[in-house]
Amino acid sequence: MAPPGRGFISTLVLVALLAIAPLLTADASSLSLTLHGHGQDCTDARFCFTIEEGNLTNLTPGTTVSLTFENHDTAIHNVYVAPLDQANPNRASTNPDHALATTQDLGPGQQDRITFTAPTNTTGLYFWCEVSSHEAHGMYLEAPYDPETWEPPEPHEAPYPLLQSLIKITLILLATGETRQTRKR
Ligand SMILES: [Cu+2]
Repeated sequence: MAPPGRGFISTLVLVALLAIAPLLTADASSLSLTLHGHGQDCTDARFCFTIEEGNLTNLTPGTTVSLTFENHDTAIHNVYVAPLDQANPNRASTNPDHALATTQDLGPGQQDRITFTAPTNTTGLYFWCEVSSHEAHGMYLEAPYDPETWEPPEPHEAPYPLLQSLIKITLILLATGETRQTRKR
């Protein structure tokens, strides 16, 4: 992972191919949402946002995320964010009721800030444009939590086998001790 620049505006490629989605955390100092094909950046400013403030570096659950998006396009767009597992599997028509935060509808050159807590019960964040069918055309971003700083909780294993062994040993020791005491009398 390349160390991301902090506090500076740069353009991050919006990666939308599922196979390369994990690369998003590699350089997340800014974010572009692009409709122009996954893996491309926002150089022509169409159907994409840039993050003017904030970043997705070291994205971990439970932290406060604050991002300012700017629409560089001539069309209206917005940004919705939801838990990654709430994204529509087809990456189209994700239910806006799942949104943790939303920007206003942003016209050309407009900015808006969203602030939210990264949820703990999911694997990452999902950003999308809720205008028309923009999401279905690729205007979305998957931002999985950085696996280096966070791991999903392991399934709980019942400690019963160990506990039972301990109880057994204790009972045996007690019984042995009692037997000795009985013999002494
Ligand atoms: Cu849009």
